[in-house]
Amino acid sequence: SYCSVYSWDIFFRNANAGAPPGTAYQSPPPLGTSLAGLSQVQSLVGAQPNVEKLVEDHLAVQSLIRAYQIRGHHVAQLDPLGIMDADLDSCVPTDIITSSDKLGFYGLDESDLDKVFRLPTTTFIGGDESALPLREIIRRLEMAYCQHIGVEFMFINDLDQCQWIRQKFERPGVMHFTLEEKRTLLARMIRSTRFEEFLQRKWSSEKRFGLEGCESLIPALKTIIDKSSENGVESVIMGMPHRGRLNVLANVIRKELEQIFCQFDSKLEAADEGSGDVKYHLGMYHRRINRVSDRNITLSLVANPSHLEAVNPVVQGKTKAEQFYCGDTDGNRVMSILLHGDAAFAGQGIVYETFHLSDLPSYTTHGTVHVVANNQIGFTTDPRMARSSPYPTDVARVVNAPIFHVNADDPEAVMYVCNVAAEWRATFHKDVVVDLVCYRRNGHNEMDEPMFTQPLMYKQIKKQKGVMQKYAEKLIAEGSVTRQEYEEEIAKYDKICEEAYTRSKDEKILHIKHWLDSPWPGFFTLDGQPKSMSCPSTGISEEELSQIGQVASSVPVEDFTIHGGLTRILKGRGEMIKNRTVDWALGEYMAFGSLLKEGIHVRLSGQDVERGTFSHRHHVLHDQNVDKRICIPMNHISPNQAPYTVCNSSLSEYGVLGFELGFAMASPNALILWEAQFGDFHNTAQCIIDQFICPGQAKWVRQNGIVLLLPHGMEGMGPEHSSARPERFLQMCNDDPDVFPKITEDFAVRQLYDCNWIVVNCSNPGNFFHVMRRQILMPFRKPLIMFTPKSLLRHPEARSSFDEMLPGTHFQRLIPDSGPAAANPAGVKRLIFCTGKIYYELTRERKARSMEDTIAICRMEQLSPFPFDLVKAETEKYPNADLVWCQEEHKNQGYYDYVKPRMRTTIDRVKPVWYAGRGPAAAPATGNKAAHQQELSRFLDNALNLDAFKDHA
Ligand SMILES: Cc1ncc(C[n+]2csc(CCOP(=O)(O)OP(=O)(O)O)c2C)c(N)n1
Ligand SMILES: *[C@@H]1O[C@H](CO)[C@@H](O)[C@H](O)[C@H]1NC(C)=O
Ligand SMILES: *[C@@H]1O[C@H](CO)[C@@H](O)[C@H](O)[C@H]1NC(C)=O
Ligand SMILES: *[C@@H]1O[C@H](CO)[C@@H](O)[C@H](O)[C@H]1NC(C)=O
Ligand SMILES: [Mg+2]
Repeated sequence: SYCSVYSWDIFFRNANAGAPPGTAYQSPPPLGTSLAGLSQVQSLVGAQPNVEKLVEDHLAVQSLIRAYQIRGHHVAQLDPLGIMDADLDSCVPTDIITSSDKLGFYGLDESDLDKVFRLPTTTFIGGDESALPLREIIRRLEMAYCQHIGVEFMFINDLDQCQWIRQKFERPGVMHFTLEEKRTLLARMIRSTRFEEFLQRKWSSEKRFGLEGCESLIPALKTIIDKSSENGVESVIMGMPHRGRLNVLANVIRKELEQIFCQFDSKLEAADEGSGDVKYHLGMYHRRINRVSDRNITLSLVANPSHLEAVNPVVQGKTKAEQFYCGDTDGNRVMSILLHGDAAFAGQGIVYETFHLSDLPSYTTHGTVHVVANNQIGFTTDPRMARSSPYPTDVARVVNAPIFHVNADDPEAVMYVCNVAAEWRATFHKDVVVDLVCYRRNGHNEMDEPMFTQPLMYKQIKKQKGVMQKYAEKLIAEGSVTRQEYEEEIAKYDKICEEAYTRSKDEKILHIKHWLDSPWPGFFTLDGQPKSMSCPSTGISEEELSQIGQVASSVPVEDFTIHGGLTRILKGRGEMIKNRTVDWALGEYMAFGSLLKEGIHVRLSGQDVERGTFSHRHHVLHDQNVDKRICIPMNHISPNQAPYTVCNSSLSEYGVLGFELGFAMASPNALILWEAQFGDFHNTAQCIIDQFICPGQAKWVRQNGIVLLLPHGMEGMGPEHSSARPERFLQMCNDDPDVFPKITEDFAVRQLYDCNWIVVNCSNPGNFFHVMRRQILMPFRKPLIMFTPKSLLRHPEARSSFDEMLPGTHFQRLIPDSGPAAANPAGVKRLIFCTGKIYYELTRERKARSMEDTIAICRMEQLSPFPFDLVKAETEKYPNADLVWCQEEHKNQGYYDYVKPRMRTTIDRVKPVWYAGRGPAAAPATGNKAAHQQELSRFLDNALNLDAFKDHA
């Protein structure tokens, strides 16, 4: 053991023992003088005349150790090709010792190398030693921080976490592997490598986005899963991009190889529904025994679109849901792993948005392990053109996630950091990043020529020996495996592939349903069909309505002081309940409350949803006298109810909508709603809408019942807080505008089943109540896009009676006129169709003009699927009326373009469908209040003036 003569320990011991207070240590004296109070040290250590140098040298050694901890990763040998620096900077930090002349930076020189220094408590390089010679200190720091692993962690604010990481990487001998581990690692490298080679041999002209150059990814993932399974994880949910996806399916998730191979056969058609997706996008779910831990584990890979990183929040939401439904409050049983490409991880904002969900109470999944397949290129783009941060992983620093960079050509180093990453997650329940620095042997896909753009890099790559071969040679050389064993292992796996290939030709085995990432056991019949094609009444009993109403209008806990304004609101609710009526907030209460009583979990998430953007909801009460004391009355409805989750989200649409979509994937027995602050803002989540919600079922045969609540309405608030852009949602509906469908008895439900999503704009709270309950009571799941009111929330006429919500009642797809016009339809000159809030303005204006018996106004509450049957009945009822579509939105926006061709089809094009509404415009609304009013009165006049369209006829 190294003795500790020149240690701080002795310095302090002596100082404390003898020196008078204030003299044991003084602020730095002028150079060259000796410290009076230290004379005893001098006399004790005798041989060292210059105590000042002693102190300085110790301080220098401390800084040196710290320099390696902070900046060692900048000099670690991370690039397997040895041509690029992973941090885009070839300079060596001046405080990292690369040669003895750099010791000068610390005021040290070569003669100090053999002196022994006491080690601070913030390092573990000593192992059991408390002091080491400088030479050994530097050597051990080099070993820990500058080999094939670059540890980036010193930005972490928590000391315990830093210490934990330091001891994982600094302790001498930590990187030790048993023979068994090495052989398993080699076997995994063989599978990973030979899988790609097999595909290349069989389908040399097919795109597969192979893993060549990053084969270590497979053992990396398997290590993370093994370790996590040992630590008790039962379910791992993964999201990943194109690169190496087939390999992950085959060798990590262990999808049957024939199921993968048959997809390369373009003649094979899926034997079931759906338009399908390319083979490197499909999801997957598999339950198996983990050989290392001997425990069952469920692995699922979430289906994803090409849009890189878009799947991240979806994976997190699904993970959160699985944790929630199995009571895993700390994430000990369910975890997520996200894979990334280097260019996408740095470039896509959703990565950042998802990181910011990672520590929020209602969104955390208690730590995600991120693995970056950092092949140092994005398609043809060099990292220097792809990011401004040193590493592609710097975004992870915002949540204090440690980042382990590792040279992917060193499988043992990869395995080591993956073990540490899994342990980190199990210990701290926080995110962690493994940056696998590798290369891409081929072009972006197998057809691409990389030499066009990266000639130098690819000259080097052509010379580069594959990692499997390198590792095998290492193990053969050290005697861990024989060449014969290695070759046998290869032959064994090749045979497995060949046999599966034969099976893949055998039969019609391609079923998209085999590729579901979330099966819903018990929800469908055995052949995957809905159990029926009918939907029961969505009404509830009078008692339930009053009981839920009672909860909604009171404070269910004792000694809880609510705000005076809220007291008035609750009192108002109480009066409405007595009157057997509901306003919007109460309609929502009735829907959520009744579903909760039926055991359906309800989760409402979005910006400020707890109170509601328009302060109408108040689902969370705050005690005015006790800080942070809250009460959620919705959780006090009945003792056996399902839990209600309402959560104010972070200010992210893309991230949070993706999250809720993922949450809704986990179980069909939950109503998951995302509310936009204003409908306008949904477009920052456009990718989730376009890539997942709209075509999700068609691409991946995966149903999803998510509800989007999008506040919408032209109320003079200017271009931004007005429109949820109904036209965009309607444009993406898959019902045919030109074909009048066959009207069968189950038409309304079948239509819902066939559509890609439901678009609704309710004009009263009763209907709002029904459509939300229908989401759960219908025998399948469909996304529901709902435009929701702003001013209508408080409109005295926008109320519904209990009578409209009782057993036997149901959602009205279309609400016909029920006034004098309907009583004498032959005398009606005009039939106006409209949707949403404009109905109230139209009826007010019609009344003002005393035209209630000449004009009928009909509300289309469900826009898509289009209520062909009901529109037909209405138009036939008023044979002498002309037809008008009236909307408050601009002509190129709103519903007109969707509704018009469908109405024309319905009436067999016998008459025109006139338009009353705002003219075409670029912006959704004017910013000028007076112009807004003027537009309104002008088009209302058009709508109600029977002569308005005479000129056009
Ligand atoms: C959002 C998005 N933009 C652009 C693309 C087109 N694209 C496909 S792969 C790719 C490069 C990805 O590079 P990287 O993330 O490093 O992954 P790699 O292919 O190198 O594994 C690009 C730009 C895409 N798929 N998604
Ligand atoms: C794994 O699950 C299967 C069935 O799901 C069960 O029969 C088996 O006992 C489980 N094994 C372990 C080790 O838990
Ligand atoms: C309840 O009904 C009465 C009588 O119809 C009416 O005057 C009162 O305004 C109603 N109250 C509410 C809150 O709707
Ligand atoms: C959520 O936002 C509302 C404002 O809409 C606020 O009153 C409430 O305190 C927030 N809740 C939490 C838990 O932050
Ligand atoms: Mg890349």
